[in-house]
Amino acid sequence: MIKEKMISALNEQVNREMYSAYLYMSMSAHCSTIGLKGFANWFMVQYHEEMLHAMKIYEYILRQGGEVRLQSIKTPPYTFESPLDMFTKTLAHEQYITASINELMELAIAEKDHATQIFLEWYVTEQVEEEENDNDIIQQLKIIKDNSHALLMLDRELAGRITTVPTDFSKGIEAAMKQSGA
Ligand code: OFO
Repeated sequence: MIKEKMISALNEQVNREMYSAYLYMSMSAHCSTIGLKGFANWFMVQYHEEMLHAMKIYEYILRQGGEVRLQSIKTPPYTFESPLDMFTKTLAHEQYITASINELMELAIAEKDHATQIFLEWYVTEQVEEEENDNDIIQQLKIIKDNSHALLMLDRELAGRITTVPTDFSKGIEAAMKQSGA
């Protein structure tokens, strides 16, 4: 049986993941405004990923007989200096999320909550990929510097990113993941 302490910590994580979605939605809007539609696409795909992260925890809480307690989502920034600024902030945010996942895992271990440990393993793996993706793009942006031609080429590449996670959660996350093959 899952303990209240764990349910409460998982609810906080739902809020962090929802904020992540909100942050990347804001970055996507900013990219559209400055004419970088490929970057806008990349961040909107990331928005969908974050909604999945939040909804997986939401469903896990319910499956464990816990109460989902949604909290207000803080306002994300909406102006940024440059694509490099956005990805530097994205990486810093993901490192913060990784630390929060690690804290959840430590709590699950301390509480001898094996089910939650197994559940959280997916997030531990996911965070490695998230940080790697951001690091790769940061390196490319550092090479590009002020070369607008190269920046537009990267924008074209990022336009090709597609959403591979489910976006309709009405039948539950597990069903949606099976259906989308995610
Ligand atoms: Fe970007 O991994 Fe969730 O927040």
